[in-house]
Amino acid sequence: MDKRYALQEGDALVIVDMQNCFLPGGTLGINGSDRIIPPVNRTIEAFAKRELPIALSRDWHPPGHISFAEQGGPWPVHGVAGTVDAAFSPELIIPGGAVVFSKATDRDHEEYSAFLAKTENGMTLRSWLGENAVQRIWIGGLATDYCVLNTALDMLRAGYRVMVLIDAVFAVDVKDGDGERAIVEMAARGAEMVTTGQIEA
Ligand code: VGL
Ligand code: ZN
Repeated sequence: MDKRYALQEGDALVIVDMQNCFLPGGTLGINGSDRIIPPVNRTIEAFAKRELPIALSRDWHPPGHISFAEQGGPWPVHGVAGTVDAAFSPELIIPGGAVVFSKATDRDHEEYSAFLAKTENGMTLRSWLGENAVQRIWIGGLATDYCVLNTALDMLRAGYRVMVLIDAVFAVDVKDGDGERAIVEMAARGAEMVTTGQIEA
């Protein structure tokens, strides 16, 4: 029997970049990534039911962002702020209390980690975690080998306990095995690998 986890005070959920651009049909659409939507939604509902803090990050690029191929970057144009492509998936359940953090908003900087992503009012995810007295962060979303990886590593460096929801993340896998290597790296740095089904309903 897998260990079960009861959610409690000090837990927060961080869902990374569940945007149209990274889902099938998007500008950087990852084949199969939509399979994480149901486990992500179930986990959001479990946190919302207990009134535990929920953060959603989004890749929120200006036109001409440095990461775009047209600027010599590695990615097609994607996640341009305000476009439908950058919007959260219409299938994602977004509770009223969820807080949205935008990242990679500066044309000349790439920002895979959501740790310093900001709300419209300029609050960072880092400060929000502190203000909510968070101790244990449950993380899911896209993509395992980029934004989930870099966000989790920053959280681990900051001393948080990080629980990676392995059935609620999905990799780009530009190179075969990138996603697996990202999981190994997060685990090596102290992240715990759990499935959403291990959370007590
Ligand atoms: C991401 C590639 C480019 C991500 C963002 O959210 O993982 N990946 N921009
Ligand atoms: Zn991006």
